[in-house]
Amino acid sequence: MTTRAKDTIYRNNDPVSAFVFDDKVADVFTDMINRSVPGYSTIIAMIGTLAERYAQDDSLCYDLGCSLGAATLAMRANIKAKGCWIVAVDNSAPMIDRFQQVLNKDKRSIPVQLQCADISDVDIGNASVVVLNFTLQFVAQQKRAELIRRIYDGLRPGGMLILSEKIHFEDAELNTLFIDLHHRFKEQNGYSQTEISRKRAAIENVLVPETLRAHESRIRAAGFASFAVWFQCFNFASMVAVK
Ligand code: GEK
Repeated sequence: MTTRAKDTIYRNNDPVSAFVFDDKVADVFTDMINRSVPGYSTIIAMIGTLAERYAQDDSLCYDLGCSLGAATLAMRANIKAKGCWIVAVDNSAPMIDRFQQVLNKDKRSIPVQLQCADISDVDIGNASVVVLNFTLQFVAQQKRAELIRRIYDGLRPGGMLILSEKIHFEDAELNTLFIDLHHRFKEQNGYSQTEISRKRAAIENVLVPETLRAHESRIRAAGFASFAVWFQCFNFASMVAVK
């Protein structure tokens, strides 16, 4: 299992620089994401359940922006289809290195291929499940439509895209409400107001959220026949789309 060192990155008073997935973040990532993303553990568990249902025999399941591999491990534990491989990709070497160490100890049999690469450059083909769990939000906005189109093209008929994202609301009142509720959630999980505002400054322009409407129209434009939001808590949502 992944270690769970405590995230204290924004406790100091150093000048805030743009957020990067470096060694310091990778060391505390499990704690950071669990205390920062409402519903994260539920979403990970459901990715396992959805993969159990949608993984097809002799196909590939992709975890794009895998970090320490939580979604990959959930899929690996649940997929029953025969002859499946999981391809897990991240462009942060510190994440891939740590995930490799976790994998070395994971005894399950589904093969996992780890790639340290930009997901915009990865070939996607013969796929039955593609997971983008809080990753698309870090991809340059002008590259998002092409990536979703390539995922659609690489999926087999009946294959599923699972897309989880931080979201933005057109309604200013609700947008402010959900940002405030998210910050309250982080406070309840032990982050101070200073830590919350320093992280917010670091992540601005690095994580660019969009509306659910923007996600749905991009997904439908790529050709997906079915789309739904299956989970939402405040300004965090998880969507499914089936080819
Ligand atoms: C989880 N899915 O635990 N190419 C490859 N990787 C990227 C790119 C890119 N262009 N941009 C960002 N990343 C995980 C959590 S975290 C979400 C995903 C978060 C990677 C980045 O290095 C990081 O590991 C991950 O996407 C985003 O289910 O930190 O909020």
